[in-house]
Amino acid sequence: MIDFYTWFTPNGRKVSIMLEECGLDYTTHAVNIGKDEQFDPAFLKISPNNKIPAIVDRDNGRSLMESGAILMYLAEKSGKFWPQDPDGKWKTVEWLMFQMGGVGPIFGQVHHFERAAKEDVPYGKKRYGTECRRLYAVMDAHLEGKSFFANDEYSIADIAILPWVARYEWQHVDLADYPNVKRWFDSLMARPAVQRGMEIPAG
Ligand SMILES: N[C@@H](CCC(=O)N[C@@H](CS)C(=O)NCC(=O)O)C(=O)O
Repeated sequence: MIDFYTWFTPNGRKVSIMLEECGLDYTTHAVNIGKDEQFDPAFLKISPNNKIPAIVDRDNGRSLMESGAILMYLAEKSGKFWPQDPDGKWKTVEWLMFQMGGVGPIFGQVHHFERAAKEDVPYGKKRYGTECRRLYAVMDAHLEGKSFFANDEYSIADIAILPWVARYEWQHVDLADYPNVKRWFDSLMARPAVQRGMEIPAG
């Protein structure tokens, strides 16, 4: 049984999609980051960087923060979505890290400057919007003739990128401009486990 700490964000949804895809037993704990619940001392023991998502695996008492690490842990625990032959393994890590180091931080800044900033900052919008569209172009070129990011097999790399692309409207991105990304996105969004994962936390 996994205790899963999350909120309504792409980083949280990477993990809820993975839990649903793997069919692992879990209990969701909503951490309202709008009310600073991530600074609760009990939560900081699990997630010392005061961010969701985080998990505690009740089977062994292990706690983990950082969505990329959690995805690798759950893949190893379930034996799913992380091929272990050297080529598949490292291609998956490569595109997972592309998400962790590129898509996540840059799209997150786009969301901030487009929706949350208390003042209009054209420079921030332009800088991160340009980089966001460059990343879409990289993904689109990579997905040409492929169904998935790594070794043409559904993996934690796809699961990591998907909830960020799902907010394309927040990014003022038209997926029709990136047809390979759109094809990939539509096929993954048709998966029942993805649809369930995108609804967590519920309510
Ligand atoms: N690199 C981290 C980023 C996690 C992250 O940025 N979480 C945000 C929500 S998406 C958060 O909890 N923010 C609260 C805060 O910074 O105080 C991961 O991938 O897990």
